[in-house]
Amino acid sequence: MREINFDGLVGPSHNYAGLSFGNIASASNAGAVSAPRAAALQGIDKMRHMLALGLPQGLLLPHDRPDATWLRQLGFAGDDDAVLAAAWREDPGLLRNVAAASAMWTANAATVSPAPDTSDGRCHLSVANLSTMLHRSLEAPQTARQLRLAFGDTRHFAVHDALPAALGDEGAANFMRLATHHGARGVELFVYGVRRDTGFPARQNRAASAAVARRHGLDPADTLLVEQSQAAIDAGAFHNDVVAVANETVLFTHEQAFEDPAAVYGFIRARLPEAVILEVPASSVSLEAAIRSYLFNSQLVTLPDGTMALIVPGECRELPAVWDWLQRLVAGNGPVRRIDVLDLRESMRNGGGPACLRLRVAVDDAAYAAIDPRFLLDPARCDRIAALVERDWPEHIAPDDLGDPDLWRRCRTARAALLETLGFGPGEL
Ligand code: SUG
Repeated sequence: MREINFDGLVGPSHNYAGLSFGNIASASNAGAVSAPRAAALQGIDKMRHMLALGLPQGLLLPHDRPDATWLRQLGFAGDDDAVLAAAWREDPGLLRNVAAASAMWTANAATVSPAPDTSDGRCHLSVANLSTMLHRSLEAPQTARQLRLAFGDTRHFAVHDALPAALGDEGAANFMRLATHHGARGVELFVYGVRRDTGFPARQNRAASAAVARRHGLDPADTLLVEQSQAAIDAGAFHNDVVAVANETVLFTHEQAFEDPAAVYGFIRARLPEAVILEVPASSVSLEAAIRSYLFNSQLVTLPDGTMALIVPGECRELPAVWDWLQRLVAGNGPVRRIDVLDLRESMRNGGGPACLRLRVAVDDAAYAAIDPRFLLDPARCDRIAALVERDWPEHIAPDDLGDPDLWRRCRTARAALLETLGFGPGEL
């Protein structure tokens, strides 16, 4: 069995609109000028890097933005440009929401339980409703369409629709799986937040997590619902993957990630005695430094030789406490033998690190062969996509550009060219 990372390609409308309350990077960069072309190229470089490490790599596509179809439900009428122009005139905030390129963060696209964990032996994927943030709540229908194409073979995969919006579900960003190796039966941890009247919102509802586990046919003995710590949410960890990440036998976590860490570690150790828990104390790396650097939003991956690498964002190098800790991590004799630093600054400025940009799907050979190959990458396809991005993605977007019909057309044309290059027919997505 192997794990494929499906990265979201940054869409041509990538911009800084400050839409995510509770996400400190998004709020503090609101109104800045974005660089969609550079953003997409940074993402493609990460995909190339993973391929060069010998790991399979997949792709999920940018959604149609700005989303005029969604605005029509609000009573805007006419062709797409007329709808968008009216929205910009009457309520520019609405246009900012329908222009977000947030589908790039595919860790929020769905929750995935690989075949060894489920009662029917298929890999189950539940589309996330992302209902807490307006701009993200638009994503589910287009995500479902893509996942149903990519994982359409029902002998190997089951794709579930998004849960009702009242139960906020943010997908794999609030989910961790530990197992002896990807192909073994694993334990699945679902991390939820408890809604409070003050402070930042808790985006993952406990009942949503429980529903996903139930729909996927998980064994309750191997499943744990974990409360995210209020301290982490209040410090800006709007998703659990900002403060913890797991891969096979390793849990890499901040000391303050969970409300009751002892219960979490106890459960993991009882079910998986060989588990290695790498807990970073607040005295070495504060929650604030963890959130600024996105240390835990790294991709922790198993390399073909069986050792693990941590793919970290460049911001980790800028904070001495974090960088020192990473040096000590690789100097020790633990499972993580290599740290690779990548520049993902454009996505990071909206609160999206390496791990936000990818959805993990572990499959055996037969299931791998059943995936629609248009969603899989090799270096040549990366080059083709990069050439298209260089040609068609806007270089910069300033806040007021979002009201410019030229930008809307450009975004549409760029996405259409991408879909054609990758072999998708009109109307397929
Ligand atoms: O949902 N940012 C995203 C970042 C998602 C990161 N994903 C994970 N942690 N897995 C969010 O807050 C900002 C968009 C803006 O402000 O324009 C945004 O949506």
